[in-house]
Amino acid sequence: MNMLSRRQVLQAMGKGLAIFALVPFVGCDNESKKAVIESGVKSFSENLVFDGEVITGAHWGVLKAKIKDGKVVSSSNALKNSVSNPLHSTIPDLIYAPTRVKYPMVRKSYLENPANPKPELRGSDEWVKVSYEDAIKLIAKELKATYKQKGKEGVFAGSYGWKSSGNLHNARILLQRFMGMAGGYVGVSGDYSTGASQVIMPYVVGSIEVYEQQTSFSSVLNNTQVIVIWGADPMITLRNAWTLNEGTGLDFFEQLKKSGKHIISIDPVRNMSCDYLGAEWIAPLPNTDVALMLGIMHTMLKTNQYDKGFLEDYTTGFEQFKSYLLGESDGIAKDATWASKICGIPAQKIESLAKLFFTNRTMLMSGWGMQRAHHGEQTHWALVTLACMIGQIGLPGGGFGLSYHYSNGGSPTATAPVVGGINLGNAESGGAEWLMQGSAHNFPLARISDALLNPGKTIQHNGKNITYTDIDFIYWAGGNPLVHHQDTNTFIKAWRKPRTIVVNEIYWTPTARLADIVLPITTSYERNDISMSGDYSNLHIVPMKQLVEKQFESVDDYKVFCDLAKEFGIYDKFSEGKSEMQWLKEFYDQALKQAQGLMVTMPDFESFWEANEPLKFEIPSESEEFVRYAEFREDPILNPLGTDSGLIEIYSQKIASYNYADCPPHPTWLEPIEWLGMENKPAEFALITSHPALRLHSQCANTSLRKDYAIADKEPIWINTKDAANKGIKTGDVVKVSNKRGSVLAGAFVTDAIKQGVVRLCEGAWYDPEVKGQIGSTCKNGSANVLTIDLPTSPLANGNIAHTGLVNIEKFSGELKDVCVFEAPQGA
Ligand SMILES: Nc1nc2c(c(=O)[nH]1)N[C@H]1C(S)=C(S)[C@@H](COP(=O)(O)OP(=O)(O)OC[C@H]3O[C@@H](n4cnc5c(=O)[nH]c(N)nc54)[C@H](O)[C@@H]3O)O[C@H]1N2
Ligand SMILES: Nc1nc2c(c(=O)[nH]1)N[C@H]1C(S)=C(S)[C@@H](COP(=O)(O)OP(=O)(O)OC[C@H]3O[C@@H](n4cnc5c(=O)[nH]c(N)nc54)[C@H](O)[C@@H]3O)O[C@H]1N2
Ligand SMILES: [Mo]
Repeated sequence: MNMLSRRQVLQAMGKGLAIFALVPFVGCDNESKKAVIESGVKSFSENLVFDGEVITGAHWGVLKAKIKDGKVVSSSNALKNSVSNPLHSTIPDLIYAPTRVKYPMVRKSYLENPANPKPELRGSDEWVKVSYEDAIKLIAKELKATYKQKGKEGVFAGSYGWKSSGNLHNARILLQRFMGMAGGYVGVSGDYSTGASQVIMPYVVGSIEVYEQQTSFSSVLNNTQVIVIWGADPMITLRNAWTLNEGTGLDFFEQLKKSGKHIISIDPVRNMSCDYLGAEWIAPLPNTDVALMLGIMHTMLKTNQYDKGFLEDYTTGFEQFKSYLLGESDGIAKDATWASKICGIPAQKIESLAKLFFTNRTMLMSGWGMQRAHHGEQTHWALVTLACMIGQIGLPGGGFGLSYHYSNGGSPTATAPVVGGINLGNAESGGAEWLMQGSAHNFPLARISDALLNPGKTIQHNGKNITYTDIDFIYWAGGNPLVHHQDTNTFIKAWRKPRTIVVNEIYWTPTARLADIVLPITTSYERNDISMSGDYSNLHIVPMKQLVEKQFESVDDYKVFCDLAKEFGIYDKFSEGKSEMQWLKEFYDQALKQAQGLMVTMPDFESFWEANEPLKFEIPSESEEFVRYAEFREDPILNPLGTDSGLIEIYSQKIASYNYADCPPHPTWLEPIEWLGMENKPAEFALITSHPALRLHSQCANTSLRKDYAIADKEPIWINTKDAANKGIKTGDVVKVSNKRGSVLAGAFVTDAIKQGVVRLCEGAWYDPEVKGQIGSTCKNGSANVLTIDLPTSPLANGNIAHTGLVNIEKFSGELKDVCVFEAPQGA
């Protein structure tokens, strides 16, 4: 693990990058295996606490659960933070949810005839309860049949999603470990979060950038004068992290608020952070930030207020970009007046921003929503170019940051060893085979509907071609694609193509409801695990202890794949003969080994586990002062970037060589497929589908927090006061939101905190169609993706464009049917 940073390994583990071959696999040889087995790990306390407090964790925090008479009665933050996080309270609701999948279930038509299972009945068919043993046998039999008929190219296990943050019970990795050893699978590349940015940034700055440590909080607090929160809502998104959230990001923004610094929020929505921080609100039309940035840059050029020295020493390609900016290449000067017409911000304001940014130490903190848009590659490329013209990249508190709003980027990195985690296996154990052979068919994950619907089709991707295979078997564990993917109705059509769909789920999510075989999975509170807090800070190692008995007939993902491995004769390879606690001890001991080299003292595993406390690490002063790109700035020859030129590329020869019309070789304003400024608009309002304040995507939708935000028992939609008045809509009304892709019902929230012409419906509401299983049926609960567009950002990144799209909105006058997606389906 020490060959790569912990963050890189976590990313690879979580987000499917193909780096596991570089990670030495500890403990797979027989000697160490025997040693672990003989070390008596079984003797640790695996007994459950009947009355008391127990430490565990989730994406939303390091948590402490109060247990009474063997039941969890409440949960709260186990750390000390200055800002509270409502998600901390959800544990009891999540364990005892009425939507739990209680037993293994098979769709009736599938059980009757798996060879011809009537996929069109997914979502409307009856469910039949089967024994766990029969379910495992059925999955194994049908997986073998698919391997025989279609080969590994017929099996999809990309399985994207925000499964538990535990390092052992990592549903997606367990699935892929099993599938890799069983016969291979088609996987995916990229993620939904940063689909565009993570592909273009390596061309621009030589790293994926979006998951890199940021210039430290204290560097910002001590040096920055102007903070620009550009398309981000950190007070919401910092409630979660990829590992366990240590809450330091919210603490930082609290300090920023108290600092009295000039904070600007550029967002079509006056979002929670803008209000909380008392920031100045600047509201562009959605998807027009590149035009706004060009207007600012043109002003800087014209007023001669830009850093020529920085451009000369640290960048390449400014000349080509400059000729575009001035309109020499296309006859259109990208001046403030031009930009104003596109983005809707007065030209004077644009000009004043240019001066403000250049004459102050400025940090541009960008979120990711605006790159989840058509031509989303351009947004961060333009932002980096703007930061280059300002010239403060690599200076304390200056430059840009693409992760201040996510997983506590900027929280200084502690001197901490890295806890191990379950991986895909190594070449010897057969796990690498899929990677060497199957990965040729991996596709960018947001192309899933396209891939399922068009086997044999070839698409362009990042300078290469990819040909889709004929997928006939899908296994999903730890994600909710029916809710997370764009254009639900097209997705359901695509989802009907494969013969078999297996889902491991805790709850009857919309995805589980549209599967053939559903296995009941434990919450992370019903098993033991281990993780660290802080994706960037490495602040704690945390025992994620089992709080209560496994509910109903639920089983761990680990057990499911162990049992499937037995059916394939690969159990020893898959499990290495290890129990849950043996794995945890092994992961911990990997950290213990590194601790010596780092001069860090750690207790042995037994003491750590018994202590029932997060183990905290010290932060060295270098981390407190960390400045991203400081070394590059100090000496760009000795410390070049990973780009072809070693410099920041404002023009990319490589991208030029791909000849993609939708991704030109320098930052460029391109009209999105649907936006407010277009001619012949297909609908009236721009839809923004932000991440929700009181959920993690679709997670926690089935908790009592829902009553704090639901309006008329539906997902709230924000609509501007004037727009609402024009439509005769009041707060509390049920509205129908629709376009040519579909329609949903939502609860109106009328407000001045959103730009006119824009509406906001957060992603993650559970899809609940009026007519079950029917394509095109109206969603009664307001799932945003029924309305979004399923097109790629461009052939470069093929990211999703969830924040691009137009909708109509009207007061609903039909007959209202109850939302019923929060009850288990009939017979289950
Ligand atoms: N319109 C629109 N759509 C979007 C976005 C947007 O901005 N707008 N954002 C996109 C982004 S950035 C993302 S990351 C995706 C998120 O998409 P997902 O990650 O798919 O969303 P979650 O709701 O977190 O789904 C995780 C699922 O895993 C299940 N789960 C949790 N723990 C376990 C476990 O231990 N085992 C098993 N088997 N299951 C478990 C949960 O019950 C839940 O159903 O959504 C994307 N979709
Ligand atoms: N509470 C909570 N926290 C989360 C998550 C969650 O679901 N809930 N999800 C986690 C995940 S997986 C991710 S990827 C991150 C997501 O982090 P982000 O991608 O940054 O979050 P979004 O809400 O999609 O977008 C942030 C802001 O961008 C604005 N925006 C949208 N379109 C535009 C535009 O065209 N221009 C400008 N200037 N602004 C625009 C939105 O109004 C919103 O306020 O959050 C993480 N944290
Ligand atoms: Mo994400």
